[in-house]
Amino acid sequence: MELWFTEKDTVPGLALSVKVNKVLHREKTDFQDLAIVDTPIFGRMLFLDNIIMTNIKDEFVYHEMISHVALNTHPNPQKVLVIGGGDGGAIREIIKHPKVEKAVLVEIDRRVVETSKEYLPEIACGLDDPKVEVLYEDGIKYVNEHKNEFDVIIVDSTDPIGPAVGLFESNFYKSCYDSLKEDGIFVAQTESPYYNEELIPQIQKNLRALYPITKLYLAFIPTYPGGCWSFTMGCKKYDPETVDLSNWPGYPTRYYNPEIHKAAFVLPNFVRELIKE
Ligand code: AAT
Repeated sequence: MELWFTEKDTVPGLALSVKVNKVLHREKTDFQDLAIVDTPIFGRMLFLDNIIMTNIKDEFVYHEMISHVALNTHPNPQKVLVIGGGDGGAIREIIKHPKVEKAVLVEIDRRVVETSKEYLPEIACGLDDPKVEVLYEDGIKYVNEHKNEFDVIIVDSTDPIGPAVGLFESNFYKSCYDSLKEDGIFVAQTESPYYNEELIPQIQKNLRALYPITKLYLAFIPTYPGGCWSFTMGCKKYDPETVDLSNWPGYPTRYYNPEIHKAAFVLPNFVRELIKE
């Protein structure tokens, strides 16, 4: 008997299926339906509410690109906040950067962290690093209570459904702005430009109202709908496109490098059109 897992209707009318060798863990947490499965193509995969979150094979693309573009745009990213991202992939990347002294992870669902540590150690391996503090609470509440504190804020959130809806709203963006120091950088995963023609321009508009520099960049992630994935950055001072990367410290990465950093901001016309002012 063949077993398949399907992410269905995150884009209405679209399904993404993956063959499963074995379901390793499944539970209903206080927030979502969590599953860890082993697959022939992607290795172990984490699903939340039947939506693909991450997997052993392609996670490096997303986690490197959500972290290193902002970290290498800021000249001194000492204190970094991650909202969501309980699998630990962004944290693993952040602590590679030699200037990072402290990384705070604020994840709403403790079980995502615990099961990732158990089943996805390749991804979760940075979570016990002494530079890392893991807190279990709503990221919205956390940024409301922390002002003028972070150099970089990374929003590694689920799609705008359930507990993550508020992470795509303008009040939250304003709280993040206030949580950043005067030269801080904000970056969020902002879905697929093929399928989110309303959400992406709305996010741009909300961030443009706050930051002098707002930019969208792309990376290629086979397990997210459309494969072409966007990230949106808001910068108070530093421009990620013109930053001098010749002194990049050059820690090990599999996707990110200074050329990719610059190239990720080169957008196809249909994406330019989506975010034009
Ligand atoms: N690193 C890639 C994995 C994720 S998971 C996103 C995490 O955000 C989940 O663990 C979820 O519990 C957490 N989360 C959701 N809402 C909140 C909130 N309000 N505060 C804190 N954490 C939250 C991203 C996958 C992207 C999928 C794209 N299709």
